[in-house]
This record gives sequence, structure tokens and C-alpha cells, in this order.
Amino acid sequence: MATAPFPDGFLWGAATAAYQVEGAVHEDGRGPSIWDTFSHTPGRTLNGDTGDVACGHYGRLDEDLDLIGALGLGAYRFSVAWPRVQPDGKGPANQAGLDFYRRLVDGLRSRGVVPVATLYHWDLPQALEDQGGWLARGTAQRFADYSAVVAGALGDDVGMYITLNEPWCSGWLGYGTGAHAPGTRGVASGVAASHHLLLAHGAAVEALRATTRSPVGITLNLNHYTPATDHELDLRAARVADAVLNRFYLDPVLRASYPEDLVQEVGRAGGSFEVVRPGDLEAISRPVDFLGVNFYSTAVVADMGREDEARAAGYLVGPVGPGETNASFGVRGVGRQGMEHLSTGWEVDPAGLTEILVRLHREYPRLPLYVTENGAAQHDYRGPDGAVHDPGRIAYLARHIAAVHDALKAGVDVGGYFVWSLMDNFEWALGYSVRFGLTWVDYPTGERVPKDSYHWYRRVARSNGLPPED
Ligand code: IFM
Repeated sequence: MATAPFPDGFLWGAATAAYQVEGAVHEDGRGPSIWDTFSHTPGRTLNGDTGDVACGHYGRLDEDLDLIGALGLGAYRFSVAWPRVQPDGKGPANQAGLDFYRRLVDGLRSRGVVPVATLYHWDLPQALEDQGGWLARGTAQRFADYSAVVAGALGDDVGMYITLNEPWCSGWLGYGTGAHAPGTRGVASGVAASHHLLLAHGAAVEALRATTRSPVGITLNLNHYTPATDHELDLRAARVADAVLNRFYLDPVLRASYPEDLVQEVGRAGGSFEVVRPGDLEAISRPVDFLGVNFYSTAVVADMGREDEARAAGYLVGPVGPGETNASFGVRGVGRQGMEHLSTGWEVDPAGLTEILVRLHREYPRLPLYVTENGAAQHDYRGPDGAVHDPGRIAYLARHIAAVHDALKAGVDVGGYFVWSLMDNFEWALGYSVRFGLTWVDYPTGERVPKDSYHWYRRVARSNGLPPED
């Protein structure tokens, strides 16, 4: 019996993404992606790590399916690698690539697990990048064509389709700050790439509707922003951060508009929304069936010119948290003393997840929500007993699952929760330096070792809620 039972049918899942786990980058006709190029460019990833081998998931599919099956999950979220399906980003499908995902989907179904497919988790075919990538408007239609190819092959056997994962990351980190592939910098390019990604989402929704009856949605990474002080500049920083990270993506998809304050801030920062053409917002806002929310940490922000005041008020001033410091917009992320932090430096505060879910329910009503990622990077190690004891991750997950339960009690429609990640994997610019997995991956050998959190999460899934001692 769970202490906090969840509604019947609540989906307990775990997530991964193609470039982070598959490896086999040259096998069976896969073409290069922007992350192959980026990770092989000196200085772009920590220790020069690449996804060439990653977890070797491509070659260990059966073993990983058993790992998922034994976990007793209701759903498994994976991403399809565009360059495996269309090596050049367009044209006829590479059958071997589609076959791999067919085996994955069938293997999940035969174990009673609902496949949830993300169509774009950042691995744009390099051939498309060579023609402008997400700065080129035409890439949106390429994405819709590719989405139709995938849905044509996998159809309704995929239980839910997610068009994009975290367009803020692929648009803003990829083409704004340059921290992610392809490493382009500039406010104008960050805005153009984000807009074209959103156009791609809208075009893919239309293509998917014509191909499958399965629900279609999008996943956004969202943060709850708190101003460091009630000084008007810090209040402004929190509003701007919210506009740039949250409403930039929420509003066009769900309200067919870009927020007015975002348009002004982008103008002040030297960019513009000139790429937006008549009809674009209608196309972007084609109705979706659900919204995926990725949540890891909360963020306290200050005005960039008020760092000394923030320090004097007792805050830790440094690069804390995902995406809070946004120099182009004068926003500085600060840390609260005494808070727990993940090994990425991100501040742990599960109340922020409840806040986000309740806010979405209030401001964008009648939209089913799924927590499509939530997880903890920890300093894991394999003990002398060969096991991985990760009480910190269990505590983090338990607190965030309780936060989802609080949102349900407040009347929010949350249909599922997915742990990031099923297994340790390639963490983008941070390479293999951080581990988020329920399963330890021994990178030199590829061996999988379920951590304590894996066994704990199996009990959560089985009892449909937190086990009594949590
Ligand atoms: O690993 C990433 C994932 O690819 C996207 N969401 C956040 C995770 C942890 O940083």
C-alpha cells in the first residue's frame, strides 16, 4: 500500500534520449548529427567526451528492454534519432534505422510498457545544419516530413508522440549562447532558431494527426523563478527569466502569441522577432493533447548589476542552476545558502514543481500534463559490495513525487511521471561527468548495475505511489 496513492492509470515511467544512450553512430546507415560534430570539436564538451559509444544501447537493446520490463514501468520515453531515420535529414527512410525503433516499440509492448516517442531530442542531421539548421525556415517542413515517416512506420503502437524536447535548449543553448550544438551565438539567432523549432512543432502536429490517432504533445523545460529581493530590478529579472525560459515557448504553443514583454526584452538585447510571418502563430498553436514538463530545480534570480547586493543579502553568486543566468537579458542566477544541490550545482526545491504544475493548470487550463523528466545528478560510486547505494537520489525522487501528488490534490490533471533517466548517460556538454541514472553504467564495459533507486522506483510503480517508509 502506498502512503500517497495516485489515480488509477497514472503512468510511471523513465526516460532516455537517442544521442545520450545509443552509441553506434556509424552503424546501419546512420548519418552524422550536429552533436557528433560538436562533441568532436575540441573544447566543446567536458574531457572531449562524445556519444560515439555512450551506453551502447543500440547493440544492447534486448538487455535494456529487460531492464525496463523488470522495473515494472507503465511507460518508457525514448527519442528517435532523426539521422538514423533520414541520414541527410530528408528523402527516403533508412529502413535499418526504422527497424531499430520497431524492435524497441514491439519489445516494450510485449512487456506491457507504453512506448512514448520524442521525435527531436537535439540531434539534428548535420546535412541540414550545413543548409542553415534551425536558422533556416525550411527545416521546419523537413521535420514535419520526418515525423510523418516515423509515425507511418510506428503508428499507433507508440502510445504518445512528443514533437520536441525542450526547445529552449536546442534553440537558445544551441543558437543563442552556443553552449550546445551547433554552438552558434547571438540573440537574433537564438530567437530565429526557437521560432523555427516552434514552427516545426506545429507542422509536425499536423503531419502526425494525418498519420496516427495517438496523442500528440510537446515537452518544455520550465522553471519557477523567485526574485532574490523585492528590489524592482530583481523583480524585473524574475519576470524576464520567466519570459525567456517559460513563456517564450508556452505562449505561442498554447495562446498563439509571443508575450509582449519578451518581444520588448529581445529588442532591448539587440534581437527581434522579424522572422515571424503571418500565419506562423496559428500554425504553431495547433491543438495538442498534452504538455510534457521537465523539471529539475528552482531558480532564484537577481539583476546582473546587483550581484554585490545579492551577496550582501546572503546569496551564493555563481553559475548555479540550469538556465537562470542569462547574460543577454541581464539575469543572474543566485543560490540560497543551506539548500541542497545536485552534483550539477542545481538547487533542490520540490515546491517549485508543484508551483509550476498549479500555474500551468491555472494559466493554460484544460490541458493534461505529464512530468516527462525529473531526476537527480548525484556523486554515485560503486561500493565494495559491487552495488550502488544512492539514498540522495531516492530522497530527491520521493520529494518530487510528493510534489506531484500535492498538485493532483490541488486539482491539476497530471497523467504521469518519468524519471530522468533509466540509466547513466552522456550529459551533453558535461559529458560523462554526471550520473542521473536509476541504473549505473560501467562505461568501459557497458555493464548495467541497477542502483538502489531502481529497486525503490519499482516499488513506487508497483504500489502506484510512495512506499510507506518514504
Ligand atoms: O540530460 C538532459 C536531457 O537530455 C534533457 N533534460 C535535462 C536532462 C538533464 O540535464
